[in-house]
Amino acid sequence: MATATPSPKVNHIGLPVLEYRGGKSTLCAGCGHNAISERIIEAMWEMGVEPERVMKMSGIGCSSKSPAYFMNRSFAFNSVHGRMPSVATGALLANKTMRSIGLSGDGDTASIGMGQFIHLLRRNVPMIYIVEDNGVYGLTKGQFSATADLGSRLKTGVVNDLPAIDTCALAIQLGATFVGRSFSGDKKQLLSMLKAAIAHKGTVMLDVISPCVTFNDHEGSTKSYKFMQDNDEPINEVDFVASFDDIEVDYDSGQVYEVEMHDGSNMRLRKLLEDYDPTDKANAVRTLMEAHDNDEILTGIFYIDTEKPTFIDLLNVVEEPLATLPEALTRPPKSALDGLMASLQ
Ligand SMILES: Cc1ncc(C[n+]2csc(CCOP(=O)(O)OP(=O)(O)O)c2C)c(N)n1
Ligand code: SF4
Ligand SMILES: [Mg+2]
Repeated sequence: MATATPSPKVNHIGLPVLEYRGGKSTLCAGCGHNAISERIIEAMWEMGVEPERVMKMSGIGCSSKSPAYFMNRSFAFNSVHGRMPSVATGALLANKTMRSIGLSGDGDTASIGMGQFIHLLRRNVPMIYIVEDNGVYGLTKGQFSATADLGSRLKTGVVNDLPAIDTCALAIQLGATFVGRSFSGDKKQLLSMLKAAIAHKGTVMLDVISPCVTFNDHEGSTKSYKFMQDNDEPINEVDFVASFDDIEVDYDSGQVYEVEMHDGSNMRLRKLLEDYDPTDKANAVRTLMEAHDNDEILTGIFYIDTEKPTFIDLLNVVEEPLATLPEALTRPPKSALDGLMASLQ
């Protein structure tokens, strides 16, 4: 007698994880970017985000191809190299009911896209912006990017003689309201950070060290699996309890920084670095600068501000998305135009 196939586990909006999957990856096997796509699928599924309410934005690079590998049911826009922030800002202004997740690379963000990136941060555009950081331009065969550490070496032996840009320190200073760093190989930390990111309202900037196995995973690289396994120093442990979960967690409050998220979820940052306060902006930047000087790669949530208004709040945009406003409400009536003309006579 045939046995019935068990029905797949569903999330709180009734969807199985399969509905959050994307196309088959064409990236190299073992590329860190693939692991990040997997965590995005899990986080979006566990948080019960409606796929059709998501827009996946990207620029150009192996990292920017990633949106093709998760959430097939969502919308996507693969923009020009380094120009994703302006396209994402425009799309969100046109439809503020959508959620936006941007996938970028260290080249896409910190080299050609820097001008756009800093204005996204400054505006606190409500989106999750991920830098899949491998220290090289993977797609164009492994040249150093602007996040490559001073003194690190390419496979060919070429040494990087320029200092790295720390996208996290920059993001904190310029106005992003949720800033952290993780490692594609740390499943638990990255998943918790992504779930908390989904619950945040404002710019989330996550720098995820994501080794390029083809061009930057050798000795002498500071973005390799081995280097990260040996040098990753988490400053806090992220415990995330979603608003729809009914979980009581016992903890020693002296050791935990508790953050009430916009959607009613709760994020608890278990302190690993003594007395680290993630709401102290100046200290967050200083901590990152000092870590650089000591060749430490800090991970965790460095900074959070749940109060600052987003760009959409500031613009006082009408309730109904501009994209779906009927023509009668977008075009001034003839009487308004007549009045304007009369005022100019
Ligand atoms: C305007 C423009 N300039 C240069 C390029 C060439 N180009 C394509 S991808 C890339 C860098 C990609 O590096 P990164 O953003 O770090 O992504 P990765 O491939 O490492 O994931 C460059 C320079 C381009 N496509 N368009
Ligand atoms: S070249 Fe590097 S970044 Fe690109 S897919 Fe391969 S491993 Fe990933
Ligand atoms: Mg890169």
